[in-house]
Amino acid sequence: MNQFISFPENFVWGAATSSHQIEGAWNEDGKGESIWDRFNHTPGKIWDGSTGDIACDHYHRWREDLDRMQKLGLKAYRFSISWPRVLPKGRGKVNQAGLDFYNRLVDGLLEREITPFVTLYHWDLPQALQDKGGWPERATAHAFVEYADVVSRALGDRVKHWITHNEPWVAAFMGHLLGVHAPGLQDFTLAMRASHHILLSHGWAVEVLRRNSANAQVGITLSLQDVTPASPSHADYQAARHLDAYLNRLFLDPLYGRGYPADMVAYFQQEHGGSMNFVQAGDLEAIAAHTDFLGVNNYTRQIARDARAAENLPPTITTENSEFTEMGWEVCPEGLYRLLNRLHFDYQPRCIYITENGAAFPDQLSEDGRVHDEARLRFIRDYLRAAHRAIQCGVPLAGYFVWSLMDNFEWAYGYTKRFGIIYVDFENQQRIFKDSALWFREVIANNGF
Ligand code: IFM
Repeated sequence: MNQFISFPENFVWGAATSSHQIEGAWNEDGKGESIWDRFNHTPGKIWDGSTGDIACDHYHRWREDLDRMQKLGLKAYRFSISWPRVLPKGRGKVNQAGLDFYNRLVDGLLEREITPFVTLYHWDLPQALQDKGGWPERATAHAFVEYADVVSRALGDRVKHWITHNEPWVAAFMGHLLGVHAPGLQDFTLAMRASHHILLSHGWAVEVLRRNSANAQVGITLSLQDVTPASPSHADYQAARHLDAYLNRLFLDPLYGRGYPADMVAYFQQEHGGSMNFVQAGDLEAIAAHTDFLGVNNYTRQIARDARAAENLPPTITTENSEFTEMGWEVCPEGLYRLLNRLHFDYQPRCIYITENGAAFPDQLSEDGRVHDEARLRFIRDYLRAAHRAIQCGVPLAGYFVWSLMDNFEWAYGYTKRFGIIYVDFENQQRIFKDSALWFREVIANNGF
């Protein structure tokens, strides 16, 4: 018989989005250009040739979107602020129309008893700051603090949950090393510099957010993954340690006061001829600023195999019954369970929120007008089971935000990957609750399943 899984009292049930992925209105009401506007207006960068110019048109449809959130019974909504909507040139003159949009959004959420979780940076850097060098430059960290000050002065009386950055690894490495995200650069040193300045700006902003927003909870969201060696061999173990340093410890260690991991620094210096000379006195103390929670974005896990041992073998192995999402990511709820326990025991964050979890599958609009997204429903259910097991082990998990509230602009994949629990028809902007949304509504109502 299936057992009822009950979550702790006051568990925060939410959904997440980000500005560039849903808002559209890319140049309306005084908004400045972002690096993602520039990137997706550059031919060849986005799979389907699309842009975020209209996206879900949420900038104009926010009221009806809030009504849908209310219908789902969401307790919280995680969204991000578009920096160039508020400060078109990145610093200096404030665009009041931009701030007013977020003022209305926050008020609309509170009227519907939905708690706003605000992310300050979800990758849409003002292009004007990129023109001056972007995140590889220390000045961008200073600009971020000014931006954090402007936003938290305006919203800090009502917003009490702040996330400084979303997934610094993605912003730094996919944008500055792999080149598949804006600003599309390919240089290891630039990626390391970007990574440091993002973390530094986080540390500096924590204090500003606390000052402007009394009794607020402040944290950062990381993309984190469980990493397993492909075999018990020493070589595969070393490969797993390296991948863990690159994806996880490069961010976790400095945030939790341990400085940069020595193995990652050695790799940067020896393999890339790099220098950590961008780290100045006091930076590591600033990065380790006390936070109230850690935001965890988790979708899959990694299996690491030593490249030399892997000759004639596939680069990654999978377990026998592995299922993959449309992103090619292995479905592995056990990986979330292991990750949460590891974070709890290795770093002891006061509190953890899963700020993103979900899956892209090729949804079909059925003849009955519904979207029967059985695979997504199972995905969320199984990951929630894993999260629940982690809570039983003592992990201080306080909430779960599904990615995403609705189908949206999936970065370099354009509109080809659907992550939403709400289906969006991008021809006419019609929204339809998928079966996963209807199921999630029940989970929220029952605080479990
Ligand atoms: O869509 C993204 C989101 O912006 C950041 N985390 C991962 C999601 C799925 O790729």
